[in-house]
Amino acid sequence: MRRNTQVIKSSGTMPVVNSWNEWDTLQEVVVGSATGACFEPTEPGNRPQVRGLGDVPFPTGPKPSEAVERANEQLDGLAALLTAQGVSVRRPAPHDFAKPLRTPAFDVENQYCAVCPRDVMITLGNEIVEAPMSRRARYFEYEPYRKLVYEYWESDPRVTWTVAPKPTMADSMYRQDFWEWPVEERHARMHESEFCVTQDEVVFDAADMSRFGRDIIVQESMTTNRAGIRWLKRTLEPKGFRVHPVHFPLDYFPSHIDCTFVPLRPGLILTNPDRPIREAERQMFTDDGWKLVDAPQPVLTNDDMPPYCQSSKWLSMNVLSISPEKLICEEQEKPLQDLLYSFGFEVLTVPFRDVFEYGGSLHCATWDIRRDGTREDYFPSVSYRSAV
Ligand code: ABU
Repeated sequence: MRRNTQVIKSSGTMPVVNSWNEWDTLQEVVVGSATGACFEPTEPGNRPQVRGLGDVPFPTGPKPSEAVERANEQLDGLAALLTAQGVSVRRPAPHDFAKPLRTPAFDVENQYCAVCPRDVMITLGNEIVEAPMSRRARYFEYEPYRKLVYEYWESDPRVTWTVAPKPTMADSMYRQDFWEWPVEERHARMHESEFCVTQDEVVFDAADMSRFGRDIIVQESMTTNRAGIRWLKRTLEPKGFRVHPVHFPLDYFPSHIDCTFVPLRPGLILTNPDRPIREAERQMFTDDGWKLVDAPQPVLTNDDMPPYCQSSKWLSMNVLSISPEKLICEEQEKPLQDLLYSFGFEVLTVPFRDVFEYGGSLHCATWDIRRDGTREDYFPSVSYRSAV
């Protein structure tokens, strides 16, 4: 594959916040925490359902302490593995997720958790961006990371920090009939990219983005709308980024790109065989020599996922790269580990299934602060349509 390097301004040492892609050697990372986690409430942007326990209502309020302890044990295990690999690991501050929220536009009975910093926070080069979020229970989810953000921002003047505009999350921001559509209607409407959030306000979750140097791809989804993508384009293009919307039409409930389209190193992307990228968008990658490789079927089926987990079996492919040669994969996902070995990766494993009910696996549960490397152009052939 072809690529160009554009070295950013630096005064010798690397800025404390520096991460341009998903694969360069990891130096510092935030690992989430289940402390204080609550069940995600039913709200216009989310209809959580219990799996495999019959027609029982989804619980509300704080998660049982045993479930929190089990998840924390696995999150601490990930933190210990990263530390042993020489990566500096930081953790979120405690937050009272059981506290109800009331704003002029909505009430919600409790908040969610700080297990998945990836959903809320993203590092784009030397800039930290806080996402507006798409769900009420996640409105204040940036708070457990603010102390860290201040520390990075105060310690290095090269670090910038941008907070995206908060949407109202009023009833009018959501399309309630979306949840009732039969599967035939979802199939018929799959190219419309209309989900449970309307297009009137800026909405995005950070985990709908994936970073490839100067190019950022953003999935249009249940958690990111077209106004959100326009905001990203207009905010990031003047800083030298190119922002590309991407779509996976067969995913009828899309949310977060990191179980669908996962770059592993320059030239190689792990793809989800159930959710192919729109054909016209695939070309951007193949034209510049990227290979798209389907992940094997996960070890768990959707029916085997933990009862309170709202994510799909494709958490299997939510791997965390710690360098272009080395990554971390869930301990029981042997078929994926074998595929990764066949591509020459060193694969480290940790148990992580007790974290699944908090909405993510290894990539979701982390937010990279600093990786080696600079801004590179991995898509020299791309013909780019700028801000709309
Ligand atoms: N938070 C990532 C979930 C994506 C999925 O369920 O496929």
